[in-house]
Amino acid sequence: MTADCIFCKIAAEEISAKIVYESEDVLAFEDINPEAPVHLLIITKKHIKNIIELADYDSELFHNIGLAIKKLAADYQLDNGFRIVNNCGIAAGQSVNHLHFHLLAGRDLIWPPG
Ligand code: DGP
Repeated sequence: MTADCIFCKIAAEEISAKIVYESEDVLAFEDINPEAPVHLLIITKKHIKNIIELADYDSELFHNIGLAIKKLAADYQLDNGFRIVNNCGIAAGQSVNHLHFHLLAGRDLIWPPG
């Protein structure tokens, strides 16, 4: 856990969030500022700053993120489609420096995103 990291605090249950998925190493919860009818955040429980900081030994963790997304898509019946977004770094607008993926669904999602 990294001090002052809001997502580490959510993973440690020090800050509450609407948890929608949990496994040994992955957590998902509702975004506090939803940009779509369904807006979930899938995070690693351990602190990783961003996708650049993934290590070779994180391959199973990355696989487990995929399994979480698959399970959430089924749970939320997102048969019509959904979008996964990872903002990495300042230019992409990453505001929380803890690896996370946005899952957006429930409305038409324009392409390319802004
Ligand atoms: P990004 O800009 O890609 O780093 O996305 C960070 C997201 O995290 C943003 O959509 C808002 C969300 N967020 C920030 N703080 C909290 C919080 O305390 N709780 C929850 N549930 N979401 C948060």
